Amino acid sequence: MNYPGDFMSTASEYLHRSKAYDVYSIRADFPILAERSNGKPLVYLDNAATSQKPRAVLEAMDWTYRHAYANVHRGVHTLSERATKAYEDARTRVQRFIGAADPREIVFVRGTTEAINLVASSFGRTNIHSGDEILITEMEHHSNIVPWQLLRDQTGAKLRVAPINETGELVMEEFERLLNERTRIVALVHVSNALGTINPVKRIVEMAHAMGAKVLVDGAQAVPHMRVDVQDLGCDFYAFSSHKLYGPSGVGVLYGRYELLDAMPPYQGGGEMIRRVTFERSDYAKPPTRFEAGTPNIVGPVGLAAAINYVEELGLDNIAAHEDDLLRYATEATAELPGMRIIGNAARKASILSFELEGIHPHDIGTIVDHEGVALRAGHHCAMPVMDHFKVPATTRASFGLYNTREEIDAFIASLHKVREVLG
Ligand code: 7TS
Repeated sequence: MNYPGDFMSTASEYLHRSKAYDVYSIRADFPILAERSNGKPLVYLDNAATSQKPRAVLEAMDWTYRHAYANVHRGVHTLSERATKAYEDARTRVQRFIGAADPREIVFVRGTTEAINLVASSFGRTNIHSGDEILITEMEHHSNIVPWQLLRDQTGAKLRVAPINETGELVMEEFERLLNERTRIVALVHVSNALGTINPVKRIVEMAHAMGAKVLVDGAQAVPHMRVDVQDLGCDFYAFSSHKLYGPSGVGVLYGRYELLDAMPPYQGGGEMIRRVTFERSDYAKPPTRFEAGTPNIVGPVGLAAAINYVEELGLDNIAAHEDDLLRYATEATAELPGMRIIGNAARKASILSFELEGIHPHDIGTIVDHEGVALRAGHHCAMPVMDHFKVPATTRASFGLYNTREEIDAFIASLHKVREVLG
């Protein structure tokens, strides 16, 4: 029997394929893509919300539950050792994936939301005080707004917001103007989920560091689409979720530079995050354990590691090129639709197409295309300030993943024609 750690490499043996990016054989790796929806072939274009799972992920998790499941870091028995090895190997896998210097810089959390809350709460409470400033941008997801508002309300710090322009790009001059020696942290999204905009994170980190501010990057939408190297970016914290990266839901990653994590107090108290507890006091464990109180998602990280193996075998650059092609194709095709307005036209954009069809509510679009088997997201995408900026209540969003095809975009466009037919 393989140990689960070894299974990481055997999982990738499911991926026999030629070097060329063969989207049709890739699709065969995702069982759910064979489903039908309302009697039509499923066209899944809601990847920014969450992406589907390849067999390698499903099987890695199934294998672990069958052969290596026990609580981690506790038992001396063989199963617990196996489970702990799988969990810790997954941490190392994540470390290498994002180019972190040390596996102890990888904290397993529930997802991007928890990662940001952890930093706002733990780093925030110790380093951000009344009169200090927190700088975010107008294109943030609610999960990178609300935790900072909570901190602002607790500390009396000021929350400042760098604006975006009409193409959906950050206005760099304004960002620079708002950044000052009172700024303690800059928290910004790498790729906007509502607009697709890719932010110049490396430049922003340099500017922020020059002012003595730390930088947290919300990488939820970036990690599935492009190669990310946290040391190259130079950021202090980087957050992402497994479920958008073709891995399981319920697990995500907070990367933090070790010396910062080591100086931070616990986020939650409980089992495993301590060295010694008496009723008078507790001594805390070193990171990352200090931030993983209680029984963690034991099998989630194993699935995430299998997902990382999967995307790395395909090649992040190949995935990015494929998705860029889909975005270009879809942008050109939708331009011909009457009343079409694309929201978010940044020069550097990931595979997200947010739009408005004049006179038709996004929820009606979403419902009608669903009858054609097409899954889109309609709503404010948890980025209400972006909706306010563009003066729309909501948008319809198509988001493309590594397994989508040009034929699916044709089906999506045909379904939009249907919307016009039905609603005029
Ligand atoms: N940040 C960004 C940029 C996101 O797109 C999302 C989720 C989050 C944070 C929160 O991630 P979670 O895994 O903790 O929920 N975005 C979306 C979306 O666009 N549609 O559904 C969820």
